[in-house]
Amino acid sequence: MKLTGVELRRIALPLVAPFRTSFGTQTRRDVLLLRAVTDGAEGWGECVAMADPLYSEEYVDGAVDVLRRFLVPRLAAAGDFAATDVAPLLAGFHGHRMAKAALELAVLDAELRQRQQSLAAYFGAQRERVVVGVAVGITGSVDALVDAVAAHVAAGYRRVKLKIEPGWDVAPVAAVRGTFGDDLMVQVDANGSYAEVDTEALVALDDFGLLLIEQPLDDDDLAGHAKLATRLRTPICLDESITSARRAAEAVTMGACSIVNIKPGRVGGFIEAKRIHDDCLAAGVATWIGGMLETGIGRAANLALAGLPGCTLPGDISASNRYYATDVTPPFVLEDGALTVPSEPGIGVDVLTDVIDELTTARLTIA
Ligand code: SMG
Ligand code: MG
Repeated sequence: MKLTGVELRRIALPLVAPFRTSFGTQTRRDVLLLRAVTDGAEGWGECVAMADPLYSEEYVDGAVDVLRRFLVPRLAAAGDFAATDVAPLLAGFHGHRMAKAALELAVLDAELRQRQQSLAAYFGAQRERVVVGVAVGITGSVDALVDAVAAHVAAGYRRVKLKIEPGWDVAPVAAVRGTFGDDLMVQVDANGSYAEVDTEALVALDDFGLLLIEQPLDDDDLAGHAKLATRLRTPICLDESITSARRAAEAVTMGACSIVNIKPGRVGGFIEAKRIHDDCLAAGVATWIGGMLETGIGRAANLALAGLPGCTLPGDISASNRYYATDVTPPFVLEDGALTVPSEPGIGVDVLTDVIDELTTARLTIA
């Protein structure tokens, strides 16, 4: 296929409730969407970079710039190519994985819509429905947290992930375990907010039967995670640290983690994400699909990956209404704690261009 143009659409989506993590509070998503126009079909992608470089070094303005100046022109000049060529074609440009992943997804969606194959079928997803989890932000009071979790449990979620940071760990986890009992699957995510001096607080979490503890230490501290792992019974899962299939293998081999969170944006694309899945499956390492508060576009694509056999833990792929009152696709609705994997061609959902038009804050056409 040949890429004839890319339209960038920046949209503003208010969150239904503020979402607080160890690196700040979000009240709205400033999302960059991409529409790839090819000689065959059109496809949509979503860039998971946030407005500010807090989760990783990427941010929306930076993604727009690198796409406009480097990534899209490179693909437009490539002539005939397939979605599997996107990552190799862009490999010369360092970093910018979320921007690359968004462009690859738009191209892949176009390619699959053209040949009438779903992303789920393309990846080899084996499940039509997947049990999903919900991420619960830091609330500041344990009562407010218990109320928030109660609402999610009432909605049908069977797995919750609690955001933690130093000073907000044992008490909230104890309260949730105490209130909801042992049947609720509970895991925690520190977003790298702990240091070696905080080890005892993390050891104390071992008493609560957590599924895993996600990214306790800095992104670049694989050795620190390996050392911490020798002190904990709770499995360590890495998120921010895992930037490629090679880094995932390295982290597992050195004992820095025993579970891998897969986020296509963080690793530079869905094809690299699938590679991590395959490597982990072959090595007997459990994986699950992470979330970046995606719109229905990214959510649909994440669900295709979540249907793969190695994704044995529930992903951070909640129903659309957990974050958004309106979405750019028909909403994903929770049924029995699970979502349906889209089976239509490409990402498998209709993109509501009228809604996108209403929410657009900036647009740019490239190539
Ligand atoms: O999409 O439900 C979601 C968000 C899940 O907690 C979530 N994501 O570190 O895993 C993570 C965070 C990153 C985004 S927080 C701004
Ligand atoms: Mg995380």
